Amino acid sequence: MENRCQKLARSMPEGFEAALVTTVANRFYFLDFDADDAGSLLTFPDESVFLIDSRYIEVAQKTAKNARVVEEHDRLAQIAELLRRRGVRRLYLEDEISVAEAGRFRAAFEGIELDLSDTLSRAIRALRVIKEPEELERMRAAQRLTDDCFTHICGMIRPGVREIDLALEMEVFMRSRGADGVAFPIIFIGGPNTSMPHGVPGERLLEEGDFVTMDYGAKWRGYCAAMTRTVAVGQPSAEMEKVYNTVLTAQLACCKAIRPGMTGAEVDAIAREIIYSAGYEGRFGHGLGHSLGIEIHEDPRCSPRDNTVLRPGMTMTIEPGIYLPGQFGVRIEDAVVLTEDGIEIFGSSDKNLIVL
Ligand SMILES: [Mn+2]
Repeated sequence: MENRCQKLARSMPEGFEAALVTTVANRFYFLDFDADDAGSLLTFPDESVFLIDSRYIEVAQKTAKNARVVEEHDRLAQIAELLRRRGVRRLYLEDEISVAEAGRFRAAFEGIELDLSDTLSRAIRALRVIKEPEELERMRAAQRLTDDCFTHICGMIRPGVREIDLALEMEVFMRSRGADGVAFPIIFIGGPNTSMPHGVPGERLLEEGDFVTMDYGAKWRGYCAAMTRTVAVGQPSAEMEKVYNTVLTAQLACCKAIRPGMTGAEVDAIAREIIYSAGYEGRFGHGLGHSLGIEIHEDPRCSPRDNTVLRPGMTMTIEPGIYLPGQFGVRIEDAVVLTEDGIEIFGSSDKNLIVL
C-alpha cells in the first residue's frame, strides 16, 4: 500500500523532484513521529529521508515511519548535498515557514529554485483533511478518555471548589490514563466567567446557581479530542434554562442536518437561525465549528465564510453557544466525522442539562 509520503509525491504537479517538510504537524502526519521543533523531512518521488539530530536519533530509527532516518550533523549542508546528488532543480517548501527560514534556505541551496507558493501546503492539506481509519481510531480513543474525564469531574463539581483546581484535576485524570497531554489548555470556568467563550480558569470558587463550562480534550498518540459541556451547580434560573435549551436545540439540529455535500456555511446558518430567532442575535460571535485532527483547529470550518463542500472522512466540531456578558454563557460541543450519509459523533457524554 502507498504510504503518506508516496501519496504526497503522486499528488504534486508534473515534474515534481523534491519537497522539504519542516512544520511540526505536517512532519508528524508523514512520520508518525514527534520531535518538537527538530528534524527535516525530504520527500523525493522514489524515497523520503528524515534528518534528525542525535537527541532523537535512536527513537526515530525505531519508530519513525515512511522515511529513511539519517543522523543530522549539519542540517543545511546535508540537505543541499542530498538535493545536489539527485540533480534537483526545484524544491517545494511549505508556505507556513518563517521568513528567516526561507532566507536560510535561499542562502544554502544556491542554484536551486525554491517554490514558496502554497502548492506543497495545499497538497498536504488535501491529504490531511480526509482522515484515514487509523487516524479516526486514535480520535475515538482520545474522545473515550475525554468522556471518562467528564464523568469523573462531574462528581467533584460543587459550591466552594476552585476553577483552577478542577481544571488541574481533569488534566491529571487524562494524563494518568495514558493521554499524551491535553489537546489545548483546559477551559473550566464558572458563573459570570462563562460569558467569555475562551475564559481562563482562575481562583474563583464555584457558587450555587452557577453555570460551569468545560471545553477540553485529551490528546492520544498525536490526535486531538474536543468537547464542551455546560452544567449547572444547583438550580438554574428560568433564563439560564432557556439559553441552555436554545443552544441544545441548535446543536442537535446541526448534528441531524450535517452531511456530505453541504458547506460549512450552510450548517452554521442552521444554528444561527435557531439562536437569533430565540432572541439572541449578536450573542453567538464565533463560528459553529472547525475541523480537527493532529491540530485542534484545522480547516475547513463551519462558519459563515467557509464554502468548502463537506466530504466523508472530514472531521468537524459542532459547538453553538450563547454568551450574555456579565451574566453567563452556554456552549455545547461535539466532535464528529462525516460519513457517507451523515455523521458519527465521537463522544457519548450526556447533552441534557445536568444539575449538580
Ligand atoms: Mn472547539
